[in-house]
Amino acid sequence: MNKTTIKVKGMSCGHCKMTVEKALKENKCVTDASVNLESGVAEVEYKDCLDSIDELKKAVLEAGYEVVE
Ligand SMILES: [Cu+2]
Repeated sequence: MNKTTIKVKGMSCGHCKMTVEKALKENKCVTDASVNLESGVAEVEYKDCLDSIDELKKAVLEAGYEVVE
């Protein structure tokens, strides 16, 4: 299992946390996603079938949040 963290900007409440986690988990290669609201960091576990981390970043963007490089 692979693990990465994505820094997300713009999350302010539990709803944001859920929205981002859900968006990440919609990728079939993602096995777990958990957001820490205070640090703004999403921890993602994914399988080898994921083409690129950019897919995860795109999912966050599409959910309406910013990814901090
Ligand atoms: Cu919110």
